[in-house]
Amino acid sequence: MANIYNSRPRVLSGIQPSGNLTIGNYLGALKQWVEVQRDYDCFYCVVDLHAITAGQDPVELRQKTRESAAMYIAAGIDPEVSTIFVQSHIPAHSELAWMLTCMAPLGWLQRMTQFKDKVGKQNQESIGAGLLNYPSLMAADILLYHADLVPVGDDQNQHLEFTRDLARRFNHLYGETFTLPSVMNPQAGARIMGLDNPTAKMSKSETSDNHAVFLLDDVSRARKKIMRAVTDSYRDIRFSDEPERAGVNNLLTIYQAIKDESREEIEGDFADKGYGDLKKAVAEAVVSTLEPLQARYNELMNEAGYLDSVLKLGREKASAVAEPTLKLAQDRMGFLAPS
Ligand code: ATP
Ligand code: LTN
Repeated sequence: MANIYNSRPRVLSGIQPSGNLTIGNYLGALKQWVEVQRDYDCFYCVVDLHAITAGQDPVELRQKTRESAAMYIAAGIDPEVSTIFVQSHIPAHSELAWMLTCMAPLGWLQRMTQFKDKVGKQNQESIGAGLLNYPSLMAADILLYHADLVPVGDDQNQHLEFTRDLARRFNHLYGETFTLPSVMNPQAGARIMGLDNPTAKMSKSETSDNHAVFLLDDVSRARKKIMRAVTDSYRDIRFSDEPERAGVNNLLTIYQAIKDESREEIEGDFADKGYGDLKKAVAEAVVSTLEPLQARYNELMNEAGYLDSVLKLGREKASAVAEPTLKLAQDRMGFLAPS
């Protein structure tokens, strides 16, 4: 599957350092990142330039950027195997994003569901234009590395389609330049829903108390949140697309994503059980994921200098790939090379 630019098939993905990571981020993205890292040449980015599209506190952004990188490692990304880097450390992301923004039809950008959802919550007059151009920056992230695969939750599938369309457009106008990436969603856990409202995607920026389990939640708090999750008045435990069963379906999905078991096996295990048993089992599965991750995270945050050295190396490795791609795209678009 290797493309013409890379000797090994390549993976790229990123998470915004816009809050505390949730089990949705873990099951939809991070867990897959870990699983593919030995089979592909992987680049994992902390997308801080994306995080400012929603507004940020400078002190907090810097802190969350380090914390996110530490969380990638704590979740199992091995910096000796994969490249971990900060998006804003590689100026090529901003440069290519501008070039792509100028080619991205406004109609495509305005049709993005994430844009419509985020704008819907705010006053149109005051929102930043970065929210509209967000997908062009994401396309730049992916295309700079000639990524073959992009492991994400399914809320990002439309952005991946946009990236492919834009790459196709560029290649058509200026000659074969970019590799068309494919989306990679996990089999289970591509969309974890809020525990308090199973019709809305679990999100790190949603602030209601019982919405999300955060990866750094104290385990007793995580347990409580799951025990309080919204369910329904049925009794049987089975996977279902019916809206009124969304809460139980979500708990089963979390369980399935962690345990890597089939739906049939899981339904069999819970055949004679009640919702209380299901919640306890999900809580134990979640806690068994959080405990080792938190222990490693705390070690990393106390290991002075280690994280900085990982990000420095990541920056070098990412730059070595991104710079030549940027140069090629600039040349194709007609920019005069500096002498
Ligand atoms: P925000 O609330 O700040 O917009 P978010 O929680 O939606 O953030 P992102 O940074 O947008 O998180 O997403 C990072 C990765 O996590 C993406 O691959 C995204 O698809 C995935 N992801 C986010 N939330 C979920 C979820 N509830 N279920 C599955 N995957 C998710
Ligand atoms: N838009 C993504 C984050 C993101 C990303 C990327 C994901 C930015 N650049 C490149 C994959 C590849 C989101 O999850 N909100």
